[in-house]
Amino acid sequence: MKLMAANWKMYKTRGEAEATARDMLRLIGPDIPKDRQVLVFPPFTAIEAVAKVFEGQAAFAVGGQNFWPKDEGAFTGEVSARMLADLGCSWALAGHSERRWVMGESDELVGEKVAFGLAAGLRMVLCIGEKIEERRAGKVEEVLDRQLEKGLAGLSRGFATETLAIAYEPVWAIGTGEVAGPTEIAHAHTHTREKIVRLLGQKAAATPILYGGSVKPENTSEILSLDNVNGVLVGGASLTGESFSRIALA
Ligand code: G2H
Repeated sequence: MKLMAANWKMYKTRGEAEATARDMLRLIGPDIPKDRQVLVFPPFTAIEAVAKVFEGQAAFAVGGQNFWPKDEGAFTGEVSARMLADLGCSWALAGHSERRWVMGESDELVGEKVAFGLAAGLRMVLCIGEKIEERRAGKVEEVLDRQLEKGLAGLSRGFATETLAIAYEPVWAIGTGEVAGPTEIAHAHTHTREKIVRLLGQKAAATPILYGGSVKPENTSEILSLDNVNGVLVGGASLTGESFSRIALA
């Protein structure tokens, strides 16, 4: 199964999101290969509108970009995993680099979110990736190992395979137009695969590992052909149905 994920970040009002979702359904819907699933992560305010468009469409699912890892309580400005599910989300992201580096989320908090989201019945995409200075210092594997160990700390070897995905997103390639090269991507994905199998057991051999960072219609096929790349997580190029449909069908 390949996961073709659109992360809309803080873009689109409800009306804009609904229109883009309709475009995606029209352009991708009839032709999507059976082994592909489209995941769309709208901003909170547009989740319900997008979920309605995709209702009854098995190949399309909606997710939340974030939540706070508690059932409910005095957490001003936050939403819970249950609230996301209530709007129609079956997935959520944790550990996106913008949450880590703009909002200051720690590896530990990311791990709490992954465990909490799974316990709440959501499927989780754990995002990992190194910064440019970490890559220059030869620390890619060390950073990925730490983010995976802490991010998956709440999972047991008995985890349900279909509930987890990992997204490798080198921070220096996000929204910059700079794509990691095939060797760099394949190396990071293969390292991630080996590490998650060590942490979670043989079941993790089937966990999808997505690549994210300046994915475009023009580079998707090559990226998808690399070892241990099982999908993509797309920001900028997922904002129009025209562009994302070429990615989803690449
Ligand atoms: C990485 C990616 C989507 P972009 O953040 O998660 O964004 O495709 O714009 O680099």
